Amino acid sequence: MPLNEEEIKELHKKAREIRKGIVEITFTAGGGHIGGSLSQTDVLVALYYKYLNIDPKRPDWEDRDRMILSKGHGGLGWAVILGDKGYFDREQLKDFNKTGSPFGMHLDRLKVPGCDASTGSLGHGLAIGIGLAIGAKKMGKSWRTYVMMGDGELCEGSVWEASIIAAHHNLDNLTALVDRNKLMIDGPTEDITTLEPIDDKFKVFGWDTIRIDGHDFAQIGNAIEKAQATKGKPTVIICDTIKGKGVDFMENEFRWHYGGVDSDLRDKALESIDRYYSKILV
Ligand SMILES: Cc1ncc(C[n+]2csc(CCOP(=O)(O)OP(=O)(O)O)c2C)c(N)n1
Repeated sequence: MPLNEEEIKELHKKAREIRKGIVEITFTAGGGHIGGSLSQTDVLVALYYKYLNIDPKRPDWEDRDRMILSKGHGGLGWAVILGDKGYFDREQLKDFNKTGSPFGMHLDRLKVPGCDASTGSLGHGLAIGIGLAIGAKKMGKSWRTYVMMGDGELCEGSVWEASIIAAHHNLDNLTALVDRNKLMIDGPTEDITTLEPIDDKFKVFGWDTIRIDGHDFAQIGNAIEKAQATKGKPTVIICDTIKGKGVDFMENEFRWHYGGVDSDLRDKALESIDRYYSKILV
């Protein structure tokens, strides 16, 4: 069922909170991968607050949906969501990436409840997700596996090897999501290695493909529901997003792939987020 207006409003409110949390941790941690954490936020918020079948009180529940953040450097943004969902005490995030904290810049599945796979070295999450999806089929389990990748990550050959395998095994219980913010660590993806047409590439590899605005909850919801209903093949949802989304001076600036904010810049970033949502949440 398509998301209704009220649900969309609630998701926007949650995304505002998460974006502010990302800014706060970037401040307290002394820096972080803020640009890509902000671009991935709306898609992850839709998954965590609407679609994933999970129980934060039982992170090891066998029948839970699996979620892998293959773009592991987005761990800062992911941790804010996991903390908000109640996987752990979110006060712990004040020590994010500090010595002794369970939270490194890339989340570790042995230290962070809710993290199904340790990532950070790009290009591996899809293959891990395929293993989980094949495992579910073999065991007759109905849980689904979701894997979010960065677009720069698609430069890794292992992504395409994995894509062939996913289609070969008809993994309709696997959904890949690409955070298509068009920037990677040091510039626009298309200047570094041409990726487009991404949809056609996955299609010829045997996937069902959907392309959406990754900041539009109605489109995100429809795409996830279509992927859930598709039989016989895996689905990839290519989510067109904006790196730094919500903080005007960070948007579309690859220099904000990783950065720090002092208290002045933090306040400016928080004000910008409020301005952004004042237009959406009228
Ligand atoms: C195998 C590997 N090579 C290089 C890196 C360093 N690295 C970290 S983030 C990044 C850019 C990733 O770009 P993208 O996937 O588009 O991420 P996003 O823009 O969503 O943050 C790179 C090259 C890495 N983490 N792993």
